Amino acid sequence: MTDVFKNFVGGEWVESSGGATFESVNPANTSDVVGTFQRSNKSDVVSAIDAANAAFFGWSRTPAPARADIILRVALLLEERKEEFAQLETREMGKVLQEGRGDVQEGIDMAKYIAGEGRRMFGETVPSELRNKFAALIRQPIGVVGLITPWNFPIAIPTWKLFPALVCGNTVVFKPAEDTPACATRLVELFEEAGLPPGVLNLVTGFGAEAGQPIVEDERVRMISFTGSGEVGREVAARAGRSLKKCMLELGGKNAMIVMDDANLDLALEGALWGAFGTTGQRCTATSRIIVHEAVLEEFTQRLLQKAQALKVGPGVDPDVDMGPVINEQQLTTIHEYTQVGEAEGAKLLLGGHRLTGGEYDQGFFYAPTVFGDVNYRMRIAQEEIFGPTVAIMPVSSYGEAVKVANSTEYGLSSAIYTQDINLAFQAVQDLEAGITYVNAPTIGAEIQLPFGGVKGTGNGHREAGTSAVREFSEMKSVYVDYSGKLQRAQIDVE
Ligand code: UN1
Repeated sequence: MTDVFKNFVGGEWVESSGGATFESVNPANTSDVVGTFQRSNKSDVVSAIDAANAAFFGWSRTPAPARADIILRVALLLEERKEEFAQLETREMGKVLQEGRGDVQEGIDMAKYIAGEGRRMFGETVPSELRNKFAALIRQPIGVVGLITPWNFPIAIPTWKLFPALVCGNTVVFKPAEDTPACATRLVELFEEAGLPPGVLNLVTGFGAEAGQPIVEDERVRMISFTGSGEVGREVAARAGRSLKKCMLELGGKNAMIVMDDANLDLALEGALWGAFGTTGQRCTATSRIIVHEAVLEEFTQRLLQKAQALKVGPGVDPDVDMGPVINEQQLTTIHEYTQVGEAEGAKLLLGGHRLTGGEYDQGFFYAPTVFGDVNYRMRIAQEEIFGPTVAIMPVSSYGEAVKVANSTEYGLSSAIYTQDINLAFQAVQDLEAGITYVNAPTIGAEIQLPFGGVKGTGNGHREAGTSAVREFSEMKSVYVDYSGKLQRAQIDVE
């Protein structure tokens, strides 16, 4: 018997009206069932939206500092239980424990940052063109917001959305990925424990088509924040557009690291290894292309292969393991299909390219660290997001060519350059088409105090976290107070 988890609607833990459930399993050992969860349907979603709608008036009128106090309490609870959450993440999602701790820490950081926003949430005051008239911009809640989150950062990404949505006075319907419902449920429990009023945060677990789509389509939901695939993101945006709701998308990347001929190679190699194989390559920000200057290509490639070969792959709970499993069978199949695509396209498979089998590997979804050489920008493995431990080495002969190759994909999330040349570094900051550029660091590792998101096919112009968080999750209201006691006509009665 596994634990049965419920939806959280209107402050109550409830079963799906349809009675259907699904299981979440440990990707390192599929006989370990993390729990049984509600397979929610449209009527469950409608109930959750009803509850969020009913709670909106009270919550939106609660002073922001009081809202923030609850978020701070969640931060402290999360901090206290960091290890427990990290263990659960590793069990449910597979990332190595150290990274699980990092993921939870990112949630704690976000909570602390946003708790401070409760006493900032800056507006603007501007001078009026007329006498005795006050003009200001204030922030107001949007309404009910729908948050749909992925499995790869099962704590951090929900917190990027939940904390700012709540501090701004919105109420929430939260649909986490079907691969990581336990992490999401435990997180929601913290809000209940911290004293969040009923209905302010509602959780519905389940699948996109059944539980996600009804959130996107309901007219009462005024904003959607979605992180996931480009394909689903486009669908979300199209459906959200019909009811004119605000739609914030983060849709992945095909992030490039440029290694110039003057790079500190030790540093670049360490960065490449972490960027490409950290979280088993399952980050939107993963380094999936390494664009290497031909002068250092041979040395860089040989040394990278040695290091990648030496990575220990296994269950993330084992402290000696460098790289955990991939999330599920389907993802394993996709990753392997890309290996076949790469070979068929004429890229050179230098390392890996196969599922790992035998012993404990047979219990989960393990794939070998995979390196392709001789990749050119037209190949699908250089264009499409693989979301696995596969990296493409792309030779170039100049900085100009490197930038062209880096910018040749539809995505624009993260980017990096390794060089000792300060001028070139700043040049790259200007030239790389991405929402994030790192100098002498890999493409992963964003901190929550700066906005996160990308350009081109990565999104639709929104940013999460940092100073964007409050901006995105609130409406602007322009306020004019005329205390002159007479009619003053703007643009006409000016002196
Ligand atoms: C993601 O890959 O979806 O910047 C998020 C990073 C992490 C967040 C990644 N802080 O790599």
